Amino acid sequence: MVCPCDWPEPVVRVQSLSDSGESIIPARYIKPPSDRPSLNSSPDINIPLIDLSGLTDGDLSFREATLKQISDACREWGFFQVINHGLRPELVDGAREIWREFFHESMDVKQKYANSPKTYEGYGSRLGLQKGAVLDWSDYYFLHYLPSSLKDHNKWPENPSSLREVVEEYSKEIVRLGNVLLEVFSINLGLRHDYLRNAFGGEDVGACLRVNFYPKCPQPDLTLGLSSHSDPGGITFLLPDENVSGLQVRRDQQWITVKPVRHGIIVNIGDQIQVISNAIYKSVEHRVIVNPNKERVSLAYFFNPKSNLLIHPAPGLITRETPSLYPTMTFDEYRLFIRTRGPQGKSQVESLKSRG
Ligand SMILES: O=C(O)CCC(=O)C(=O)O
Repeated sequence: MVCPCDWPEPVVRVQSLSDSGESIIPARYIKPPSDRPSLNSSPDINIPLIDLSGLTDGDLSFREATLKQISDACREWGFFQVINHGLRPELVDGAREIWREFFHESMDVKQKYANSPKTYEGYGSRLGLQKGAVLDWSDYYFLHYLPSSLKDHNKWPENPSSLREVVEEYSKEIVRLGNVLLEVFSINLGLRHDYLRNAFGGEDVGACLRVNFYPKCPQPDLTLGLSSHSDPGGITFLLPDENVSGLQVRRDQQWITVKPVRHGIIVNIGDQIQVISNAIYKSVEHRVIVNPNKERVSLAYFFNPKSNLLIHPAPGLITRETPSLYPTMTFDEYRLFIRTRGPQGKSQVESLKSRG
């Protein structure tokens, strides 16, 4: 068994590969043909776009219509994009652009925060420990925000100097939005309005941020910025780079390229919500393609249940016709289950069903 305190091979920064100007990417970034992106086959449809002002506006029929839109999106897509979510436009732009600045610091500055697989916190370039694995074309920065006992204060970049202040304000707003959506999902599922909030641990929820940096890639048809996966946690809030698309969502047998809207935030259902909803809501596979001419920055905020709480399908959703599909386990145990199996290139939560 590999010691999880270090990477199995020397870490190479994808940004350095991109900056080298080579026109050919190294073999270890080349995906097998079945996983390579088909760059121009995405149909002209987008994930649902939902105006969240319907939740606060005071007009009852607007609220009902908004709840319905969210319910349909969670059942049919597992993904939607929200606007009028309550985060100031300057905060949304500021959070993304300050991280872009960080990635444009010199390599010496960034290396001070190099991460290890023990906590993943800091500056990284690979996920997973499998020696010889085919790697993704991206670097990232990973930070724990909640619970605050997990926060490694030494991992906050010192520069840009306002980064921490901006990111803490952004984080607070994401946690607020997470709690709003937990209530909406509970109501839409016919559960008590605070069911999911309690199931997630109330004040003790987990929240962590992965900032993804996808450098320009000379051969985008051969690789991926992030391989296909579903998110293991509760809800993900993704702030995309609004000028560069890249996120693709699996729908039936096709990959839909998401077209980001200005100041919008993309929401997706994670595996834990699929479990609690007993598969009424879907945790859907997604991946990222890269671009030959443009870099891309995205902020993925993972809003998760407290790690040692038992997670299981809500008893109110279990009937004779819809028996429980999943076994009870904590989020910690689930993460271990995933890490032991390694990335499977597909939704991992489906493989729990047989144990339900
Ligand atoms: O960069 C993106 O658009 C998606 C990122 C993502 O799926 C992730 O960080 O898990």
